[in-house]
Amino acid sequence: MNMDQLKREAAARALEEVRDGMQLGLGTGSTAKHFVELLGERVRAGLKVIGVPTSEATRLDAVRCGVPLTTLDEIDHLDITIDGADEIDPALNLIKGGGGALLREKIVAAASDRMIVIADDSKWVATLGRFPLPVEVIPFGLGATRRAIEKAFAQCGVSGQMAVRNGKDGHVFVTDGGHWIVDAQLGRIEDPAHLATALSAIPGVVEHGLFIGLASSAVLAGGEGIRVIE
Ligand code: ABF
Repeated sequence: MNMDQLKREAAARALEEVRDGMQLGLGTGSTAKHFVELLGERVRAGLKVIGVPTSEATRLDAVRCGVPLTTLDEIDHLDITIDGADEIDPALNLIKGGGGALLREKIVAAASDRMIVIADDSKWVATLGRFPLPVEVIPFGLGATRRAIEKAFAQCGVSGQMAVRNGKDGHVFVTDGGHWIVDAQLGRIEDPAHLATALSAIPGVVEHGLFIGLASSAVLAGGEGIRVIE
């Protein structure tokens, strides 16, 4: 099976958790896109669900697949969010944001009773940090914010190069919320919860890609089959 087939397998396994009447958070990225497509097939066959998308890209996919949508202003909670990740550790802490949707992904995950992470098993790591940590920032005062981020890194025993993310067009990448992303190459993050707290305390940081204590389970698809970690 190639990587894309593994992602679809993980998405299909997560779909087994979906019941009639559920309110779902719909993740972003290529794995979450498989989930939206498979969910659309079930909706067309009569399943009644409603979704909140975590990005404009997912909103468009959901509309294309016929998945009815709502917002977190219209409903008071979500039953399950199904989303991908860039890294998953054994405590189910995550790095997310490689696709640039981390802010809405975190708002939606935090409003959900459960978050199921779906991924191919290359995302499973012993320690987070090999994947560059995305930090979503306000462009105003970026120099000061970068210095505060570096200070937070030092306090948490990590360091590494930081760069403002560019889009495919070579211009600075702008998130759905109108912010920028700084990617930090940290290598190893020994204490992700400590770093998450330190980054959240910086005024120019809108959000960061460390998802601590949000995932309830991970569905990992690999050559040997599916593993569900809870
Ligand atoms: C989103 O998409 C992200 O938070 C993560 O960055 C990415 C994972 O993408 P893929 O499923 O394409 O590997 O879930």
